[in-house]
Amino acid sequence: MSIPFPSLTAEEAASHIQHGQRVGFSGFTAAGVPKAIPLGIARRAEEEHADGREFQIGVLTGASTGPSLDGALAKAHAISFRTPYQSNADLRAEINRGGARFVDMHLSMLQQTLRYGFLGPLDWAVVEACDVTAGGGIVLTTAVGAVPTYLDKAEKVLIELNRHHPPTLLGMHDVYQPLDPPLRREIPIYSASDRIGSPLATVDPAKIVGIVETDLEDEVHGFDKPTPATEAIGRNVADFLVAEMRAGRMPRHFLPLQSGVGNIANSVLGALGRHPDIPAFEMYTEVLQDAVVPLIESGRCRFASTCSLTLSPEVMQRVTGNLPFFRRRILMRPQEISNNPEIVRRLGVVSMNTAIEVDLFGDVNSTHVMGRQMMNGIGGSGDFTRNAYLSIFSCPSVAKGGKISAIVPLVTHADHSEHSVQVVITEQGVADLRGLDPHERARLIIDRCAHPDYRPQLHQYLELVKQGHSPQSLSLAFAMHRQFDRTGTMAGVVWEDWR
Ligand code: 0RQ
Repeated sequence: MSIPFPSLTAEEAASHIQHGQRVGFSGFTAAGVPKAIPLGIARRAEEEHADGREFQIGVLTGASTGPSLDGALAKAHAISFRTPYQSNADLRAEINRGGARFVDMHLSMLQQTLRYGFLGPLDWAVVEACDVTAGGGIVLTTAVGAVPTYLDKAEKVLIELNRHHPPTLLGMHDVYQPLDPPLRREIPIYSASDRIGSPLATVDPAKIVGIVETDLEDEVHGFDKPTPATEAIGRNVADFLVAEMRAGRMPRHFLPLQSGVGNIANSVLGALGRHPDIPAFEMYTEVLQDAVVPLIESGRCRFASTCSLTLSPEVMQRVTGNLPFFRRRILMRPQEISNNPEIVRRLGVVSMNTAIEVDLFGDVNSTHVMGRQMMNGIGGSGDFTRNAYLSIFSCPSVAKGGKISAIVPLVTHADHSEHSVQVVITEQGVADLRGLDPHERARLIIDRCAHPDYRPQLHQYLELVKQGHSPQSLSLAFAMHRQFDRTGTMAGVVWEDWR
């Protein structure tokens, strides 16, 4: 296949990008992310730094990326600014030491925030594609992310043409951008499988500076083996949804599911797929993980609308090996559509996300360990939680071998408020918070979700602070965290000592 644009090496492409510029990269999670050009930029940064010159760029992506982008650029200290989400250990360290400014954003808002001009001008879009036409039609690979907006807004464009992904991925994407206020209309998606846009992303071909050819698989790694706790969480979620169906609060044909990323989310999906009483379902979600592909093959998942195919290389091969089948059952959309609050609320999505900690009232911290250290970011969890028909948060009741309770008097960072979080699930059980006042919520969360080792001390806390509409003590609310800081465990707090 001949390429209608100048052919570049990764080094040549990287040499176009200057210190201080902002670059929007394709991809969403490690799926669909350019790999060769970012590595070229990282090498360039190292050379510039070795020669005593500054070299840092602003990095915008769809969500997290892989080691060749966030990892390599963070190790090279080449990132000055980063948004909207990350999950790379090196970048996390760089952010937490203050080396890179990180703006943690609801993923559905990224594209319009850029269009509104709140994120400054964009110098470059660097986009992975599996096919490009002379007229600027681009077949994306395993994600759509924020690409349509990056292509529109960037001054110039570099393309990584990745031969690893077949051009026959054409037809798996649905590219659509809403107009901005006051011209915005309803987004015409009325069921998860509705197609509303174009199979191609498009760009003014005059912006394309060049193309780097690659043959690289996505840097998506598999999951940790399920633990007894993650398996129990999965079962609890599945049993809860079946009970909702039996109680007539969930339609018999079910509602579309959204699921977060990570080990817990993968276990939950596996459990839902295996449960004999859960009917075949649809997904309206942002990330399609490995667990969903066998569910689609077996008919347990009828259709999945997503922003990315975050699949390990082995599972991705199963998809590319049977594209006519999967093309009828999977659609990748831009993140402002896959995560769109209007659609999430219209379709009645059941959202299932993971917490770092949950407080006695149902406020959730998804992002900051001990209120300070950024883990990954809020991602799409808020887009779905706030607008879901039913919003569920799950997590193991304890972390770090039991030294940390995930159920705490008050979250140290609030991502999702008690007003948006309806159900909390741990391996211990289910706290259905709908229709409960703060005192009732607190008792239920302790009894159903806290680890038995922490229940007595949390009940003692409630006894001490039972006054007010929302029982709380300004002096004691963080005693468990403060004790952890001092002694390395939250267990055995003597409340009086912390007054
Ligand atoms: O640490 O990696 O050192 O072992 O957090 O925790 O239990 O493996 O769970 O992989 O599902 O991640 C909330 C981080 C959970 C993730 C979070 C430590 C724990 C472990 C990971 P180690 P697990 P998961 C869709 C929606 C926000 C974004 C989101 C997340 C590590 O799900 O980032 O939902 N969510 N996006 O030990 C200290 C605590 C802890 C704790 C857990 N209370 N204190 N450490 N950990 N609880 C995706 C997108 O939007 C793209």
